[in-house]
Amino acid sequence: MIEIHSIVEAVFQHAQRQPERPAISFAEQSWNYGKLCAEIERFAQALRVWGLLSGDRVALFLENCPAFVVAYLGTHLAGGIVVLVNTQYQQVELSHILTDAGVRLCVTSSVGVQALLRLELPDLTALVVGDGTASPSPTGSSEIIAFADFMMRGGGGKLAMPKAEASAVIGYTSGTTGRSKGALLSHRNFVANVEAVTTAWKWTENDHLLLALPLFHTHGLMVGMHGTLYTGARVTLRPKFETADILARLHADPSITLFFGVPTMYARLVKEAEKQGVPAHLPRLFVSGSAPLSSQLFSDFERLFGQTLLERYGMTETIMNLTNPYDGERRAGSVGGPFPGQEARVVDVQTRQPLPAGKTGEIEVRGPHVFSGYWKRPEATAEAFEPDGWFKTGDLGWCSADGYYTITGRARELIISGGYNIYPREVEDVLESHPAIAEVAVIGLSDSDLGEQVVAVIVPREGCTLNDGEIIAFCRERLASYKKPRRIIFARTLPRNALGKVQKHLLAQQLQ
Ligand code: MCA
Ligand code: AMP
Repeated sequence: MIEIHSIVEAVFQHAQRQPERPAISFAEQSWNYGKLCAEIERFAQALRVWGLLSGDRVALFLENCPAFVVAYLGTHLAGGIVVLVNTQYQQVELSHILTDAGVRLCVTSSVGVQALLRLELPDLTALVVGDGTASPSPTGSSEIIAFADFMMRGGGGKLAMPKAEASAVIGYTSGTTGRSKGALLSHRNFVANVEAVTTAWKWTENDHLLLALPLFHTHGLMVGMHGTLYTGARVTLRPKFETADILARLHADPSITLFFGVPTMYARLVKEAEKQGVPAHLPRLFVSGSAPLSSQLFSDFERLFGQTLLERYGMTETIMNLTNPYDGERRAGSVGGPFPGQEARVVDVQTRQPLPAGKTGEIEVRGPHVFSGYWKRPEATAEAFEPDGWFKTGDLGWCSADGYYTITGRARELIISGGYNIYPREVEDVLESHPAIAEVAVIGLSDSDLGEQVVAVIVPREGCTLNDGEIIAFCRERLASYKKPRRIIFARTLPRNALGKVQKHLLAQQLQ
Protein backbone atom coordinates (compact mmCIF):
# COMPACT_ATOMS: atom_id res chain seq x y z
CA MET A 1 0.00 0.00 0.00
CA ILE A 2 1.25 3.53 -0.81
CA GLU A 3 1.77 5.60 2.33
CA ILE A 4 -1.52 7.06 3.46
CA HIS A 5 -2.20 9.92 5.87
CA SER A 6 -5.85 9.43 6.85
CA ILE A 7 -8.59 6.83 6.96
CA VAL A 8 -10.47 8.59 4.17
CA GLU A 9 -7.40 8.33 1.95
CA ALA A 10 -7.27 4.56 2.59
CA VAL A 11 -10.92 4.24 1.54
CA PHE A 12 -10.25 6.13 -1.70
CA GLN A 13 -7.28 3.91 -2.43
CA HIS A 14 -9.33 0.73 -1.98
CA ALA A 15 -12.09 2.20 -4.17
CA GLN A 16 -9.64 3.03 -6.91
CA ARG A 17 -8.18 -0.46 -6.95
CA GLN A 18 -11.36 -2.47 -6.39
CA PRO A 19 -14.56 -0.38 -6.51
CA GLU A 20 -16.75 -3.48 -6.35
CA ARG A 21 -15.20 -4.71 -3.13
CA PRO A 22 -17.87 -4.99 -0.37
CA ALA A 23 -17.38 -2.48 2.43
CA ILE A 24 -20.49 -2.06 4.62
CA SER A 25 -23.61 -4.20 4.95
CA PHE A 26 -26.42 -2.58 6.89
CA ALA A 27 -29.97 -3.99 7.02
CA GLU A 28 -30.84 -4.63 3.37
CA GLN A 29 -28.17 -2.27 2.04
CA SER A 30 -24.76 -3.28 0.68
CA TRP A 31 -22.17 -0.62 0.09
CA ASN A 32 -19.05 -1.34 -1.88
CA TYR A 33 -15.92 0.81 -1.69
CA GLY A 34 -16.79 2.57 -4.96
CA LYS A 35 -20.20 3.66 -3.73
CA LEU A 36 -18.88 4.61 -0.30
CA CYS A 37 -16.24 6.85 -1.87
CA ALA A 38 -18.67 8.52 -4.25
CA GLU A 39 -21.00 9.37 -1.34
CA ILE A 40 -18.16 10.62 0.86
CA GLU A 41 -16.95 12.90 -1.93
CA ARG A 42 -20.44 14.25 -2.53
CA PHE A 43 -21.01 14.94 1.15
CA ALA A 44 -17.64 16.70 1.40
CA GLN A 45 -18.43 18.85 -1.62
CA ALA A 46 -21.85 19.68 -0.16
CA LEU A 47 -20.19 20.80 3.07
CA ARG A 48 -17.88 23.09 1.11
CA VAL A 49 -20.77 24.53 -0.92
CA TRP A 50 -22.60 25.09 2.37
CA GLY A 51 -19.62 27.10 3.60
CA LEU A 52 -17.61 24.76 5.81
CA LEU A 53 -14.11 26.08 6.34
CA SER A 54 -11.06 24.04 7.20
CA GLY A 55 -11.05 23.23 10.94
CA ASP A 56 -14.79 23.92 11.39
CA ARG A 57 -16.61 21.49 13.68
CA VAL A 58 -19.33 19.14 12.46
CA ALA A 59 -21.20 17.07 15.08
CA LEU A 60 -22.50 13.57 14.45
CA PHE A 61 -25.48 12.90 16.73
CA LEU A 62 -26.72 9.80 15.01
CA GLU A 63 -27.28 6.07 15.53
CA ASN A 64 -25.31 3.49 13.54
CA CYS A 65 -26.03 3.65 9.78
CA PRO A 66 -24.01 4.10 6.56
CA ALA A 67 -24.81 7.85 6.55
CA PHE A 68 -22.78 8.09 9.75
CA VAL A 69 -19.69 6.83 7.92
CA VAL A 70 -20.37 9.05 4.90
CA ALA A 71 -20.73 12.16 7.09
CA TYR A 72 -17.71 11.20 9.19
CA LEU A 73 -15.27 10.69 6.34
CA GLY A 74 -16.94 13.40 4.22
CA THR A 75 -16.22 15.91 6.99
CA HIS A 76 -12.59 14.81 7.01
CA LEU A 77 -12.33 15.17 3.24
CA ALA A 78 -13.81 18.67 3.50
CA GLY A 79 -11.16 19.57 6.10
CA GLY A 80 -13.58 19.65 9.04
CA ILE A 81 -13.28 18.24 12.56
CA VAL A 82 -15.88 15.70 13.69
CA VAL A 83 -17.45 16.00 17.14
CA LEU A 84 -18.89 12.68 18.34
CA VAL A 85 -22.11 12.85 20.34
CA ASN A 86 -23.71 9.88 22.14
CA THR A 87 -27.37 9.65 21.04
CA GLN A 88 -28.47 9.19 24.65
CA TYR A 89 -27.21 12.64 25.61
CA GLN A 90 -29.80 15.10 26.92
CA GLN A 91 -29.84 18.83 27.53
CA VAL A 92 -26.89 19.11 29.95
CA GLU A 93 -24.45 17.12 27.80
CA LEU A 94 -25.71 18.48 24.47
CA SER A 95 -25.54 22.14 25.49
CA HIS A 96 -22.07 21.70 26.90
CA ILE A 97 -20.53 19.74 24.03
CA LEU A 98 -22.04 21.65 21.12
CA THR A 99 -21.23 25.00 22.72
CA ASP A 100 -17.74 24.04 23.89
CA ALA A 101 -16.78 22.72 20.44
CA GLY A 102 -18.50 25.61 18.61
CA VAL A 103 -20.29 23.17 16.32
CA ARG A 104 -21.61 24.84 13.13
CA LEU A 105 -23.40 21.90 11.52
CA CYS A 106 -24.86 18.75 13.04
CA VAL A 107 -25.85 15.55 11.27
CA THR A 108 -28.61 13.94 13.27
CA SER A 109 -31.97 12.10 13.24
CA SER A 110 -35.47 13.58 13.45
CA VAL A 111 -35.47 12.75 17.18
CA GLY A 112 -32.12 14.52 17.51
CA VAL A 113 -33.52 17.62 15.79
CA GLN A 114 -36.25 17.88 18.42
CA ALA A 115 -33.71 17.66 21.24
CA LEU A 116 -31.40 20.25 19.65
CA LEU A 117 -34.13 22.75 18.85
CA ARG A 118 -34.93 23.06 22.54
CA LEU A 119 -31.44 24.39 23.26
CA GLU A 120 -29.71 27.76 22.90
CA LEU A 121 -26.91 27.00 20.44
CA PRO A 122 -25.94 30.20 18.63
CA ASP A 123 -23.05 28.65 16.61
CA LEU A 124 -25.21 25.84 15.24
CA THR A 125 -26.62 27.08 11.94
CA ALA A 126 -27.54 23.85 10.13
CA LEU A 127 -29.05 20.47 10.98
CA VAL A 128 -28.76 17.75 8.38
CA VAL A 129 -31.35 15.06 9.04
CA GLY A 130 -30.19 11.55 8.22
CA ASP A 131 -33.59 9.84 8.52
CA GLY A 132 -37.09 10.72 7.27
CA THR A 133 -37.96 14.09 5.85
CA ALA A 134 -36.92 17.35 7.40
CA SER A 135 -39.71 19.64 8.49
CA PRO A 136 -38.92 23.34 8.61
CA SER A 137 -37.62 24.74 11.87
CA PRO A 138 -40.37 26.11 14.11
CA THR A 139 -38.00 28.67 15.58
CA GLY A 140 -36.10 29.50 12.42
CA SER A 141 -32.82 29.44 14.40
CA SER A 142 -31.09 26.67 12.40
CA GLU A 143 -31.59 25.62 8.82
CA ILE A 144 -32.93 22.04 8.68
CA ILE A 145 -31.98 20.05 5.60
CA ALA A 146 -32.79 16.43 4.69
CA PHE A 147 -29.63 14.35 4.13
CA ALA A 148 -30.61 13.52 0.53
CA ASP A 149 -31.22 17.21 -0.27
CA PHE A 150 -27.93 18.18 1.31
CA MET A 151 -26.11 15.60 -0.83
CA MET A 152 -27.69 17.13 -3.96
CA ARG A 153 -25.68 20.28 -3.27
CA GLY A 154 -22.44 18.34 -3.81
CA GLY A 155 -20.88 17.41 -7.15
CA GLY A 156 -17.86 18.62 -9.07
CA GLY A 157 -14.55 19.84 -7.78
CA LYS A 158 -11.76 17.59 -6.50
CA LEU A 159 -10.87 17.92 -2.85
CA ALA A 160 -7.40 17.45 -1.40
CA MET A 161 -6.89 14.65 1.12
CA PRO A 162 -6.44 15.80 4.74
CA LYS A 163 -2.89 16.28 6.01
CA ALA A 164 -1.69 13.81 8.65
CA GLU A 165 -1.19 16.49 11.30
CA ALA A 166 -4.66 18.02 10.82
CA SER A 167 -7.22 17.56 13.60
CA ALA A 168 -9.82 14.91 12.79
CA VAL A 169 -12.04 14.34 15.83
CA ILE A 170 -12.95 15.87 19.16
CA GLY A 171 -13.98 13.03 21.46
CA TYR A 172 -15.61 14.18 24.69
CA THR A 173 -14.51 12.29 27.74
CA SER A 174 -15.53 12.37 31.39
CA GLY A 175 -13.80 15.22 33.16
CA THR A 176 -12.29 14.86 36.61
CA THR A 177 -13.79 18.21 37.56
CA GLY A 178 -16.89 19.80 36.15
CA ARG A 179 -17.86 19.17 32.56
CA SER A 180 -16.38 16.74 30.06
CA LYS A 181 -13.33 17.72 28.02
CA GLY A 182 -12.80 17.30 24.29
CA ALA A 183 -9.79 15.18 23.33
CA LEU A 184 -8.38 16.39 20.02
CA LEU A 185 -7.18 13.54 17.79
CA SER A 186 -5.37 13.93 14.48
CA HIS A 187 -5.36 11.86 11.31
CA ARG A 188 -1.82 10.87 12.23
CA ASN A 189 -3.06 9.43 15.57
CA PHE A 190 -5.63 7.39 13.68
CA VAL A 191 -3.28 5.99 11.07
CA ALA A 192 -0.61 5.14 13.64
CA ASN A 193 -3.09 3.36 15.90
CA VAL A 194 -5.00 1.52 13.20
CA GLU A 195 -1.72 0.29 11.74
CA ALA A 196 -0.71 -1.01 15.20
CA VAL A 197 -4.09 -2.63 15.90
CA THR A 198 -4.46 -4.33 12.52
CA THR A 199 -0.90 -5.64 12.68
CA ALA A 200 -1.34 -7.00 16.22
CA TRP A 201 -4.62 -8.73 15.46
CA LYS A 202 -3.63 -9.91 11.94
CA TRP A 203 -6.56 -8.00 10.44
CA THR A 204 -6.51 -8.16 6.64
CA GLU A 205 -8.75 -7.33 3.70
CA ASN A 206 -10.16 -10.86 3.96
CA ASP A 207 -11.74 -10.17 7.35
CA HIS A 208 -15.41 -9.54 8.00
CA LEU A 209 -16.37 -7.77 11.24
CA LEU A 210 -19.77 -8.00 12.91
CA LEU A 211 -20.13 -4.59 14.57
CA ALA A 212 -22.88 -3.74 17.05
CA LEU A 213 -20.99 -1.16 19.11
CA PRO A 214 -22.11 2.46 18.74
CA LEU A 215 -20.11 4.44 16.18
CA PHE A 216 -20.19 7.58 18.34
CA HIS A 217 -17.48 6.21 20.67
CA THR A 218 -13.87 5.13 20.19
CA HIS A 219 -14.43 1.38 20.40
CA GLY A 220 -16.97 1.11 17.56
CA LEU A 221 -15.59 3.87 15.35
CA MET A 222 -11.82 3.98 15.80
CA VAL A 223 -11.28 0.28 16.31
CA GLY A 224 -14.14 -1.39 14.43
CA MET A 225 -14.77 1.00 11.54
CA HIS A 226 -11.24 2.34 11.12
CA GLY A 227 -9.72 -1.15 11.10
CA THR A 228 -12.19 -2.32 8.47
CA LEU A 229 -11.76 0.65 6.16
CA TYR A 230 -8.00 0.85 6.56
CA THR A 231 -7.44 -2.77 5.57
CA GLY A 232 -10.12 -2.80 2.85
CA ALA A 233 -12.08 -5.42 4.77
CA ARG A 234 -15.83 -5.74 5.25
CA VAL A 235 -18.19 -4.88 8.10
CA THR A 236 -21.74 -5.92 8.89
CA LEU A 237 -23.03 -2.99 10.89
CA ARG A 238 -25.97 -3.42 13.25
CA PRO A 239 -28.09 -0.52 14.56
CA LYS A 240 -27.42 -1.67 18.14
CA PHE A 241 -26.39 -4.70 20.17
CA GLU A 242 -29.06 -7.30 20.74
CA THR A 243 -27.94 -10.65 22.06
CA ALA A 244 -30.23 -12.87 20.02
CA ASP A 245 -29.54 -10.87 16.86
CA ILE A 246 -25.77 -11.33 17.24
CA LEU A 247 -26.06 -15.09 17.77
CA ALA A 248 -28.41 -15.33 14.78
CA ARG A 249 -25.98 -13.36 12.55
CA LEU A 250 -23.06 -15.56 13.59
CA HIS A 251 -25.19 -18.60 12.90
CA ALA A 252 -26.33 -17.36 9.48
CA ASP A 253 -23.04 -15.97 8.17
CA PRO A 254 -19.92 -18.14 8.40
CA SER A 255 -17.92 -15.45 6.58
CA ILE A 256 -17.80 -13.33 9.78
CA THR A 257 -14.25 -13.49 11.19
CA LEU A 258 -14.20 -10.78 13.89
CA PHE A 259 -16.42 -9.60 16.75
CA PHE A 260 -15.68 -6.79 19.23
CA GLY A 261 -17.63 -6.05 22.39
CA VAL A 262 -17.70 -4.74 25.93
CA PRO A 263 -17.83 -7.29 28.80
CA THR A 264 -21.59 -6.75 29.29
CA MET A 265 -22.12 -7.97 25.71
CA TYR A 266 -20.04 -11.10 26.35
CA ALA A 267 -21.89 -11.79 29.62
CA ARG A 268 -25.20 -11.60 27.72
CA LEU A 269 -23.90 -13.79 24.87
CA VAL A 270 -22.79 -16.44 27.36
CA LYS A 271 -26.19 -16.39 29.10
CA GLU A 272 -28.09 -16.68 25.84
CA ALA A 273 -25.79 -19.31 24.33
CA GLU A 274 -26.23 -21.41 27.47
CA LYS A 275 -29.93 -21.55 26.58
CA GLN A 276 -29.91 -21.83 22.80
CA GLY A 277 -26.45 -23.23 22.02
CA VAL A 278 -23.38 -21.83 20.30
CA PRO A 279 -23.36 -21.14 16.53
CA ALA A 280 -21.54 -23.81 14.50
CA HIS A 281 -19.19 -21.31 12.81
CA LEU A 282 -17.46 -18.77 14.95
CA PRO A 283 -15.27 -15.76 14.12
CA ARG A 284 -11.52 -16.32 14.40
CA LEU A 285 -11.24 -13.48 16.96
CA PHE A 286 -13.42 -12.09 19.77
CA VAL A 287 -12.03 -8.93 21.39
CA SER A 288 -13.17 -7.43 24.70
CA GLY A 289 -12.47 -3.92 25.98
CA SER A 290 -13.76 -0.60 27.39
CA ALA A 291 -14.31 -2.09 30.86
CA PRO A 292 -12.69 -4.78 33.03
CA LEU A 293 -13.33 -8.35 31.92
CA SER A 294 -13.64 -10.65 34.92
CA SER A 295 -11.66 -13.88 35.01
CA GLN A 296 -14.96 -15.69 35.54
CA LEU A 297 -16.44 -14.32 32.29
CA PHE A 298 -13.16 -14.98 30.48
CA SER A 299 -13.32 -18.66 31.43
CA ASP A 300 -17.11 -19.01 30.99
CA PHE A 301 -16.75 -17.74 27.43
CA GLU A 302 -13.83 -20.07 26.74
CA ARG A 303 -15.70 -23.06 28.12
CA LEU A 304 -18.87 -22.39 26.12
CA PHE A 305 -17.51 -20.94 22.86
CA GLY A 306 -14.22 -22.84 22.79
CA GLN A 307 -12.38 -19.60 22.03
CA THR A 308 -10.20 -17.37 24.19
CA LEU A 309 -11.29 -13.74 24.43
CA LEU A 310 -8.55 -11.26 23.60
CA GLU A 311 -8.70 -8.38 26.08
CA ARG A 312 -7.26 -4.98 25.26
CA TYR A 313 -7.22 -1.56 26.90
CA GLY A 314 -7.90 1.86 25.38
CA MET A 315 -8.98 5.43 26.05
CA THR A 316 -10.58 8.24 24.07
CA GLU A 317 -7.34 10.24 24.37
CA THR A 318 -5.09 7.47 23.05
CA ILE A 319 -7.33 5.05 21.13
CA MET A 320 -5.82 1.57 21.77
CA ASN A 321 -2.94 1.18 24.24
CA LEU A 322 -2.41 -2.38 25.42
CA THR A 323 -3.38 -5.76 24.04
CA ASN A 324 -3.04 -9.42 24.80
CA PRO A 325 -1.13 -11.20 22.05
CA TYR A 326 -2.91 -12.72 19.08
CA ASP A 327 -0.55 -15.69 19.06
CA GLY A 328 0.96 -16.17 22.57
CA GLU A 329 -0.90 -16.47 25.88
CA ARG A 330 -4.07 -14.43 26.36
CA ARG A 331 -3.98 -14.01 30.12
CA ALA A 332 -7.19 -13.79 32.17
CA GLY A 333 -7.43 -10.52 34.14
CA SER A 334 -4.63 -8.90 32.12
CA VAL A 335 -4.79 -6.44 29.22
CA GLY A 336 -1.43 -7.54 27.78
CA GLY A 337 1.37 -5.24 26.62
CA PRO A 338 1.80 -2.21 24.33
CA PHE A 339 0.75 -2.39 20.68
CA PRO A 340 3.66 -2.31 18.19
CA GLY A 341 5.32 1.12 18.03
CA GLN A 342 3.82 2.26 21.35
CA GLU A 343 5.20 2.45 24.90
CA ALA A 344 3.73 1.94 28.38
CA ARG A 345 5.03 2.10 31.94
CA VAL A 346 3.85 2.19 35.55
CA VAL A 347 4.88 5.13 37.76
CA ASP A 348 4.57 6.00 41.41
CA VAL A 349 1.53 8.26 41.80
CA GLN A 350 3.39 10.73 44.01
CA THR A 351 7.01 10.75 42.78
CA ARG A 352 6.12 9.98 39.12
CA GLN A 353 9.15 7.68 38.99
CA PRO A 354 8.90 4.39 37.02
CA LEU A 355 8.17 1.35 39.20
CA PRO A 356 9.63 -2.16 38.87
CA ALA A 357 7.58 -5.19 37.76
CA GLY A 358 4.85 -6.21 40.18
CA LYS A 359 4.46 -2.79 41.84
CA THR A 360 1.16 -0.95 41.47
CA GLY A 361 1.07 2.66 40.30
CA GLU A 362 -0.43 4.81 37.53
CA ILE A 363 -0.18 3.56 33.96
CA GLU A 364 1.37 6.01 31.48
CA VAL A 365 1.57 5.66 27.71
CA ARG A 366 3.53 7.33 24.93
CA GLY A 367 3.60 7.09 21.15
CA PRO A 368 2.18 8.37 17.88
CA HIS A 369 -1.34 7.31 18.89
CA VAL A 370 -1.56 9.75 21.83
CA PHE A 371 -3.74 12.84 21.29
CA SER A 372 -2.26 16.32 21.19
CA GLY A 373 -4.36 17.85 23.97
CA TYR A 374 -7.79 18.87 25.19
CA TRP A 375 -9.77 21.30 23.08
CA LYS A 376 -9.30 24.82 24.47
CA ARG A 377 -8.01 23.46 27.82
CA PRO A 378 -4.27 24.23 27.99
CA GLU A 379 -4.11 23.71 31.76
CA ALA A 380 -5.85 20.33 31.61
CA THR A 381 -3.52 19.33 28.75
CA ALA A 382 -0.42 20.38 30.70
CA GLU A 383 -1.61 18.41 33.73
CA ALA A 384 -2.25 15.28 31.67
CA PHE A 385 1.32 14.93 30.36
CA GLU A 386 4.73 14.42 31.95
CA PRO A 387 7.39 16.83 30.63
CA ASP A 388 8.87 14.08 28.43
CA GLY A 389 5.60 13.29 26.69
CA TRP A 390 4.19 10.41 28.76
CA PHE A 391 0.40 10.63 29.05
CA LYS A 392 -1.06 9.98 32.50
CA THR A 393 -3.97 7.61 31.91
CA GLY A 394 -5.50 7.91 35.38
CA ASP A 395 -5.72 4.11 35.51
CA LEU A 396 -3.90 2.15 38.20
CA GLY A 397 -2.14 -1.13 37.54
CA TRP A 398 1.03 -3.16 37.49
CA CYS A 399 3.17 -4.93 34.95
CA SER A 400 4.40 -8.52 35.37
CA ALA A 401 8.02 -9.50 34.81
CA ASP A 402 7.01 -10.93 31.42
CA GLY A 403 5.32 -7.71 30.28
CA TYR A 404 1.61 -8.28 30.97
CA TYR A 405 -0.25 -5.29 32.45
CA THR A 406 -3.13 -5.66 34.91
CA ILE A 407 -5.49 -2.77 35.63
CA THR A 408 -6.41 -2.71 39.30
CA GLY A 409 -8.38 0.51 39.68
CA ARG A 410 -8.63 4.15 38.79
CA ALA A 411 -6.79 7.15 40.13
CA ARG A 412 -9.82 9.27 39.16
CA GLU A 413 -13.41 8.80 40.22
CA LEU A 414 -15.17 7.04 37.40
CA ILE A 415 -17.99 4.52 37.08
CA ILE A 416 -17.93 2.21 34.04
CA SER A 417 -21.37 0.77 33.39
CA GLY A 418 -21.82 -1.51 30.38
CA GLY A 419 -18.76 0.09 28.76
CA TYR A 420 -20.05 3.65 29.18
CA ASN A 421 -18.16 6.04 31.45
CA ILE A 422 -20.05 7.96 34.07
CA TYR A 423 -18.37 10.66 36.09
CA PRO A 424 -20.08 10.85 39.53
CA ARG A 425 -19.57 14.64 39.78
CA GLU A 426 -21.78 15.22 36.74
CA VAL A 427 -24.66 13.20 38.23
CA GLU A 428 -24.15 14.84 41.63
CA ASP A 429 -24.30 18.32 40.06
CA VAL A 430 -27.67 17.53 38.52
CA LEU A 431 -29.06 15.98 41.71
CA GLU A 432 -27.81 18.89 43.83
CA SER A 433 -29.84 21.24 41.64
CA HIS A 434 -33.03 19.47 42.80
CA PRO A 435 -34.84 21.73 45.28
CA ALA A 436 -35.62 18.91 47.73
CA ILE A 437 -32.06 17.48 47.88
CA ALA A 438 -29.64 18.79 50.50
CA GLU A 439 -26.65 16.53 49.83
CA VAL A 440 -25.78 13.68 47.53
CA ALA A 441 -22.96 11.22 46.86
CA VAL A 442 -22.91 9.11 43.70
CA ILE A 443 -20.92 5.88 43.73
CA GLY A 444 -20.52 2.75 41.58
CA LEU A 445 -21.42 -0.63 43.02
CA SER A 446 -20.76 -3.92 41.29
CA ASP A 447 -23.46 -5.28 39.00
CA SER A 448 -23.55 -8.71 37.36
CA ASP A 449 -24.77 -7.40 33.99
CA LEU A 450 -23.26 -3.91 33.69
CA GLY A 451 -20.06 -4.44 35.68
CA GLU A 452 -20.86 -1.41 37.82
CA GLN A 453 -24.14 0.38 38.49
CA VAL A 454 -24.81 3.98 39.48
CA VAL A 455 -26.04 4.38 43.07
CA ALA A 456 -27.06 7.72 44.63
CA VAL A 457 -27.02 8.29 48.38
CA ILE A 458 -29.31 11.23 49.05
CA VAL A 459 -29.91 13.46 52.06
CA PRO A 460 -33.26 15.24 51.56
CA ARG A 461 -33.74 18.83 52.69
CA GLU A 462 -35.51 19.18 56.01
CA GLY A 463 -39.26 18.82 55.69
CA CYS A 464 -39.03 17.53 52.09
CA THR A 465 -40.18 14.13 50.94
CA LEU A 466 -38.85 12.49 47.81
CA ASN A 467 -39.31 9.21 45.98
CA ASP A 468 -37.04 7.18 43.70
CA GLY A 469 -39.15 7.64 40.57
CA GLU A 470 -39.12 11.40 40.88
CA ILE A 471 -35.33 11.52 41.27
CA ILE A 472 -34.71 9.20 38.35
CA ALA A 473 -37.07 11.19 36.11
CA PHE A 474 -35.27 14.40 37.13
CA CYS A 475 -31.93 12.90 36.00
CA ARG A 476 -33.28 11.43 32.79
CA GLU A 477 -34.59 14.77 31.65
CA ARG A 478 -31.17 16.35 31.99
CA LEU A 479 -28.60 13.59 31.41
CA ALA A 480 -28.16 10.48 29.25
CA SER A 481 -30.41 7.76 30.60
CA TYR A 482 -27.49 5.38 31.30
CA LYS A 483 -26.18 7.89 33.89
CA LYS A 484 -29.35 7.77 36.00
CA PRO A 485 -29.06 6.09 39.40
CA ARG A 486 -30.28 2.49 39.35
CA ARG A 487 -30.52 2.47 43.13
CA ILE A 488 -31.34 5.32 45.49
CA ILE A 489 -30.60 5.26 49.18
CA PHE A 490 -31.91 7.92 51.54
CA ALA A 491 -29.66 8.87 54.42
CA ARG A 492 -29.69 11.42 57.21
CA THR A 493 -26.02 12.37 56.76
CA LEU A 494 -23.05 11.42 54.56
CA PRO A 495 -19.84 10.09 56.14
CA ARG A 496 -17.21 12.84 55.93
CA ASN A 497 -13.55 13.04 56.95
CA ALA A 498 -12.02 15.81 59.05
CA LEU A 499 -11.72 18.03 55.98
CA GLY A 500 -15.39 17.59 55.19
CA LYS A 501 -14.80 15.37 52.14
CA VAL A 502 -17.38 12.60 51.63
CA GLN A 503 -15.82 9.20 52.29
CA LYS A 504 -17.23 7.32 49.36
CA HIS A 505 -15.25 4.16 50.08
CA LEU A 506 -17.12 3.87 53.41
CA LEU A 507 -20.45 4.25 51.64
CA ALA A 508 -19.45 1.61 49.08
CA GLN A 509 -18.36 -0.79 51.86
CA GLN A 510 -21.65 -0.33 53.71
CA LEU A 511 -23.81 -0.79 50.62
CA GLN A 512 -22.01 -3.49 48.64
C1 MCA B 1 -28.11 1.31 28.18
N1 MCA B 1 -28.61 1.60 29.41
C2 MCA B 1 -27.61 1.55 30.29
C3 MCA B 1 -26.47 1.23 29.54
N2 MCA B 1 -26.80 1.08 28.25
N3 MCA B 1 -27.57 1.77 31.62
C4 MCA B 1 -26.39 1.68 32.24
N4 MCA B 1 -25.24 1.39 31.57
C5 MCA B 1 -25.25 1.15 30.22
N5 MCA B 1 -24.14 0.87 29.56
C6 MCA B 1 -30.00 1.90 29.78
C7 MCA B 1 -30.69 2.81 28.83
O1 MCA B 1 -30.47 4.12 29.19
C8 MCA B 1 -32.12 2.40 28.98
O2 MCA B 1 -32.68 2.97 30.14
C9 MCA B 1 -32.03 0.91 29.23
O3 MCA B 1 -30.71 0.68 29.73
C10 MCA B 1 -32.25 0.08 27.98
O4 MCA B 1 -31.55 0.68 26.88
P1 MCA B 1 -30.95 -0.21 25.70
O5 MCA B 1 -30.36 0.68 24.66
O6 MCA B 1 -31.95 -1.23 25.27
O7 MCA B 1 -29.74 -0.85 26.47
P2 MCA B 1 -28.99 -2.15 26.25
O8 MCA B 1 -29.26 -2.79 24.95
O9 MCA B 1 -29.20 -2.99 27.46
O10 MCA B 1 -27.45 -1.59 26.23
C11 MCA B 1 -26.43 -2.23 26.87
C12 MCA B 1 -25.20 -2.20 25.96
C13 MCA B 1 -24.86 -0.71 25.66
C14 MCA B 1 -25.47 -2.94 24.68
C15 MCA B 1 -24.09 -2.87 26.73
O11 MCA B 1 -24.71 -0.01 26.87
C16 MCA B 1 -23.66 -0.56 24.81
O12 MCA B 1 -23.72 -0.61 23.58
N6 MCA B 1 -22.49 -0.34 25.43
C17 MCA B 1 -21.24 -0.13 24.72
C18 MCA B 1 -20.68 1.20 25.04
C19 MCA B 1 -19.42 1.49 24.24
O13 MCA B 1 -19.33 1.38 23.05
N7 MCA B 1 -18.37 1.87 24.98
C20 MCA B 1 -17.08 2.16 24.41
C21 MCA B 1 -16.61 3.53 24.79
P3 MCA B 1 -34.17 3.54 30.15
O14 MCA B 1 -35.03 2.44 29.62
O15 MCA B 1 -34.40 3.87 31.58
O16 MCA B 1 -34.11 4.73 29.24
S1 MCA B 1 -14.95 3.79 24.16
C22 MCA B 1 -13.99 3.30 25.45
O17 MCA B 1 -14.45 3.04 26.51
C23 MCA B 1 -12.49 3.10 25.30
C24 MCA B 1 -11.83 3.92 24.27
C25 MCA B 1 -12.20 1.63 25.00
O18 MCA B 1 -11.25 1.12 25.60
O19 MCA B 1 -12.92 1.07 24.17
P1 AMP C 1 -13.09 6.47 27.75
O1 AMP C 1 -12.87 7.65 28.63
O2 AMP C 1 -14.50 6.26 27.37
O3 AMP C 1 -12.18 6.50 26.64
O4 AMP C 1 -12.74 5.20 28.63
C1 AMP C 1 -11.44 4.83 28.91
C2 AMP C 1 -11.36 4.07 30.19
O5 AMP C 1 -12.01 2.81 30.07
C3 AMP C 1 -9.95 3.74 30.57
O6 AMP C 1 -9.28 4.83 31.16
C4 AMP C 1 -10.16 2.58 31.51
O7 AMP C 1 -10.48 3.05 32.81
C5 AMP C 1 -11.35 1.88 30.92
N1 AMP C 1 -10.98 0.68 30.14
C6 AMP C 1 -10.86 0.53 28.81
N2 AMP C 1 -10.51 -0.75 28.50
C7 AMP C 1 -10.41 -1.42 29.67
C8 AMP C 1 -10.08 -2.76 30.04
N3 AMP C 1 -9.83 -3.69 29.13
N4 AMP C 1 -10.06 -3.06 31.35
C9 AMP C 1 -10.32 -2.14 32.30
N5 AMP C 1 -10.65 -0.86 32.02
C10 AMP C 1 -10.70 -0.51 30.72
